[in-house]
Amino acid sequence: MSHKAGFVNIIGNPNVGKSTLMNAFVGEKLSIITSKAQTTRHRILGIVNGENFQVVLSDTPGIIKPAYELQSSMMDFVKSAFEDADVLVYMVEIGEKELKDEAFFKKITNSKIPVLLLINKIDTSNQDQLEAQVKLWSEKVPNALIYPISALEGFNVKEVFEKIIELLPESPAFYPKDQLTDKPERFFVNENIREKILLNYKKEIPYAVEVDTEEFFEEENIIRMRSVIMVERETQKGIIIGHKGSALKKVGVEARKDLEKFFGKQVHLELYVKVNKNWRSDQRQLKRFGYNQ
Ligand code: GDP
Ligand code: K
Ligand code: MG
Repeated sequence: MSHKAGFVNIIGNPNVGKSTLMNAFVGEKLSIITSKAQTTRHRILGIVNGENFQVVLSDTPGIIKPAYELQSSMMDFVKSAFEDADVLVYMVEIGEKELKDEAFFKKITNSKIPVLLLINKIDTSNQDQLEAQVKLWSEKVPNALIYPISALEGFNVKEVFEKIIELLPESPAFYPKDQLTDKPERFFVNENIREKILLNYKKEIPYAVEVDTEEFFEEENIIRMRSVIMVERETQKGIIIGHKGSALKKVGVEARKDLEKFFGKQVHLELYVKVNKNWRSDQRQLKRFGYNQ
């Protein structure tokens, strides 16, 4: 029996629904999702295995113009997405009219690899709007196959996935068939906590935060974890902790619940906050947190 396998990279502007789609394909919450831009900082692989196929998806940060070192590293993840894909998934959302970064746009229209252009969030639109969008994008990106979808509600998600398999080359699997992702368990702990911070704090606080899980011990019935939330300033530390520790406690409870679902096991999570000045602009520290690989 023939076997297909290959790499599929999902790119697009912030907040169009890239991570939601990847999770829908994988059937697990690998990528954190919030309504804020820059929720996804890394390139995350999600692997979908079938008897005669293996699809290696990669979710990337949204395309932005970098303002500091962390963001440059995030864009390196996006750039590399053009280099090693068998299929490129370019996602836009309903109402979107252009990709602001010209260079990226050229790469998509000149792409030698097949491009699927997904118009997402059609659950929020009507038929006229949708038809206008399909027309617009088929003129802008003539080399693309266009699919209107709703990643959130699962509309057309299966059809897109079947198209992806059709486009993949004949190849043996690249990863063991029981593997779901390339990231270690600690990564999902960090990301989960970061998601709760994105959801619980306003303005710039989430962007000044990095999470590092220092301990991860799996016992028979429980996983014990200790994670540090790093901020850049003392004042941010106070905000994260909140009155008598209430804000931090809320983050801890919410993260623990999600992690118990993710790992399918009871979780004990210890959280603390540390000031670590300028981690966002320090190359060496960024490397430690998994950027600049
Ligand atoms: P990313 O930044 O491109 O990875 O986008 P996310 O996957 O984080 O999603 C950004 C926001 O859009 C979240 O609030 C999602 O719940 C929402 N979203 C994603 N897909 C859909 C969709 O198909 N319909 C609607 N209405 N919202 C969606
Ligand atoms: K987002
Ligand atoms: Mg994302």
